Amino acid sequence: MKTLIEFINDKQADFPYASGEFTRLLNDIGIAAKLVNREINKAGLADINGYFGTQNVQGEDQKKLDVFANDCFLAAMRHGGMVCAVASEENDELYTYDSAFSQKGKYVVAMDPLDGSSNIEVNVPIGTIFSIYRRISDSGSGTVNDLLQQGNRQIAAGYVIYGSSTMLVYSTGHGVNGFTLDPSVGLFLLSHPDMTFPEGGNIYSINEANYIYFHEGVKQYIKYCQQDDPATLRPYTTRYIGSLVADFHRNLIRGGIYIYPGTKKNPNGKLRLLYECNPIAFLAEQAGGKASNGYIRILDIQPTELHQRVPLFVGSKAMVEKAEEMMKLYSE
Ligand code: AHM
Ligand code: MG
Repeated sequence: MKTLIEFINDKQADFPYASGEFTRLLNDIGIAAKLVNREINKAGLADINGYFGTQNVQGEDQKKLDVFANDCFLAAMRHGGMVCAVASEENDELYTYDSAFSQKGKYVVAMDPLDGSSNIEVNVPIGTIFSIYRRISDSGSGTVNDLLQQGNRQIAAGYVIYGSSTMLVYSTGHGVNGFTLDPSVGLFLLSHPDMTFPEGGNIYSINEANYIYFHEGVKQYIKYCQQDDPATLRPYTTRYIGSLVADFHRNLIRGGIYIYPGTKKNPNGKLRLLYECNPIAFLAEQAGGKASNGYIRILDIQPTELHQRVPLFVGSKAMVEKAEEMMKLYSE
């Protein structure tokens, strides 16, 4: 079986003038993922569960593993020197590297180092999400503007899912490939080449407890999912883990839609554009799916701030289009 490193190297051979820096960056991300995976596997045992005693910029309590994962990915990218700045869910401000080596780095990264962290204590899958751009600034410390690029300018994106097995799934804009970690040898092996959404799907994933706060279009879409019509596989089935990576990953393999809509209380929903919605949207499109905020393509939204939130509708193309149709039909 092909390892992640072999696969990345083979791809680089397709670009004879490439310097290998981007390859090195992906490799660094893979190494950090293995370290985080090791800690997560010990989570029930060591003194690693629980809160760190601080809050992130969103006012959410940081868990020890959130902080560990953030430190791990930041350190791996510092060591590699290919990245000049990082926007992370766990850092209020843009994180910039001060070494001359990193300041020459061509890339910037947006990441959620540990997504779905409310699921850590209960042994439910969690993930890491990352998004890579070429910097816009010439040199020196990266700037916020380097990160405020539309998602359609991502040169790569991916996630790591720490589930029943640990997988790294990524795309450089030429399809989506998934690698499963073989823990006995510590290598990611190509297990899911060319991942694509199945034609049809019958799973919908949404936190329905917020129903009363939803836009009428979302309510009508949920009703549509629950109607009896065997020809269109309805009524669909609900699956909601509460970890975006895990919900997306399952829907990618089985066919489905994930929605985190805006609500009356939070019109922009919960999920962050830079390090949750954009990378997931990039992967969705690369896998033949679709991602929108209910009206327009996620990847075409111009970001204005690092921790900006947007509603997310992502998954099998036909399902997202149906949900968009309802949003238009019942516009408020
Ligand atoms: P987090 O980054 O603080 O973990 O929050 C993001 C997570 C997503 O993974 C998940 O889909 C969503 O929040 C669940 O939110 P809710 O509990 O409101 O349904
Ligand atoms: Mg998150």
